[in-house]
Amino acid sequence: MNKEKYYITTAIPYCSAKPHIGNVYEVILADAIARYKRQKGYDVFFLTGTDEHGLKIENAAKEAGLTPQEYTDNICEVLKNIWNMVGASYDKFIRTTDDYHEKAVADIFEKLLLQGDIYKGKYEGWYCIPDESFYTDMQIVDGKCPDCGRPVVRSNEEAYFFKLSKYADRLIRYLDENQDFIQPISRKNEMLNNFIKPGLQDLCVSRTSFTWGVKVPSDPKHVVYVWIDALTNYITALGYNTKNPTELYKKYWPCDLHVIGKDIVRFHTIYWPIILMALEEPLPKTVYGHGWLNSGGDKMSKSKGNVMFADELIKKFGVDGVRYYCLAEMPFSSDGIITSENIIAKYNADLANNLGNLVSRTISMNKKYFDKIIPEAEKVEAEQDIKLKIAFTQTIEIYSEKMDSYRISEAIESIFVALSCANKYIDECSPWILAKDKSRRSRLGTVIYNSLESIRIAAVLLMPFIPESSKKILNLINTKESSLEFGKLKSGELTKENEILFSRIDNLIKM
Ligand code: ME8
Repeated sequence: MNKEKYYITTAIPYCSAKPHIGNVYEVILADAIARYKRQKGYDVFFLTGTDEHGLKIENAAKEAGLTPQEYTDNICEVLKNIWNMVGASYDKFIRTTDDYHEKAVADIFEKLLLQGDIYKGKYEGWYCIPDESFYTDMQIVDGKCPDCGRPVVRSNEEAYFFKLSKYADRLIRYLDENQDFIQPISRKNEMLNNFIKPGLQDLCVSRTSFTWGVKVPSDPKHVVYVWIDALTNYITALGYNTKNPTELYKKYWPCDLHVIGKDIVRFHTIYWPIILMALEEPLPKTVYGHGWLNSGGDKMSKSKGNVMFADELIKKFGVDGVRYYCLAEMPFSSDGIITSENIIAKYNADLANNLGNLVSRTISMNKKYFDKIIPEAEKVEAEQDIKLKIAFTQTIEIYSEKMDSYRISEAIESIFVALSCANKYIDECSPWILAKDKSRRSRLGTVIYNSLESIRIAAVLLMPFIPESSKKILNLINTKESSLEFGKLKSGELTKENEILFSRIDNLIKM
């Protein structure tokens, strides 16, 4: 049977410094979705990579006394290590300095030039060198860049422009006809009202202020604007070229989900669709602009000294501790907060007390009362058994609906509701009392079986978020069964020796 395909990408971070936990959150988020889709039987292609050209990187390399290529080679290695450390299960890693990518970008530029979507003009206005952005007289604020507040310089030079306005009506129609294209919907309204409806200016798509980038083949003193270079990674990674796209491209494009941060929604929902329209290629199905993970209440920045790094957090909380916090804490449409105190609180409450405790007490009781042999459940169900099963059925429904609409933290929350019910089930059924009465042996078996089955289903549901721990749980109950149907755990098998999955963390750990 042919599996349905699912193509998912992250933004490609600038290769200018070690990625912080905010950048890493994005790859964890995309990874959780990719794992979920694989579990559902999709043929998933998960792409990530690095954005390596541009003035900022050229300057960072100069400061480090390295060539830009040496510099990006180093940072890319650091980034890949972190991606691997958090368990990112990507299928391909693209670097914008990869030769096939550079070649395809040059071809795309020439094609658009030849067909008249890109034209050579003159730029007269203001240029912010650090941001590599142009502004009109109306846009600058007190002679400074409206984005970063740094001084701008007068610019009057030849440059290439993309006729965005030609495609504006088509873009508006596409947004109207595809309500799911921009998620969350609030970001769609922002794009329409602030950028598209007021009128799209032609976009300057070449630079002469630096050389570290893809040169325009027919006019090599110009370098292709970094965003054209960066956005096209999503198709060049699959082997797109203007003449003869590969089978991989034909199979996976259009993209099902671009996972990106809120600050670059404009590039992905205006410039990117328009580039694709000009190339006569289909548009991505959904662009999800997630919120930012802020350090305390503040944006993470080197100057504030509040930048947090995934590798340091993993040393303290383990990979699943970090993945869990990021995914469970980030709301669907607004920003999230990360502090070490919050991680500890969430870790202790959910992972140690709720999940860890349920697993540990269930495995221990199965050893104590049944010598590790998974008991059978009686056919007749008590009221408590029915309540427990209803809780899991409801959780599975909510979970699927939330996962399919990318509301990850809400999906996770629904699992923990079921886990709390399972802990309550054990308390109410009190196996330690049943164990004292020989005539209740069969009831005791039912309670233990249902508890083991609860942790099995929870582990299957948690697999996309905390894969290492979920695998450990399934291993403890000696099963690979991934069905979400209650009652699929095989009786008669042996559970393993107990293992502490998440021990409580004292608040003494300092960041
Ligand atoms: O924008 N929390 O790269 P980048 C969550 N190269 N996400 C955050 C974040 C935070 N605190 N800070 C940044 C670029 N991000 C371009 C992308 S794609 C064709 C080119 C997200 O290194 C940010 O929103 O500045 C973006 O999605 C990603 O990290 C890389 O950011």
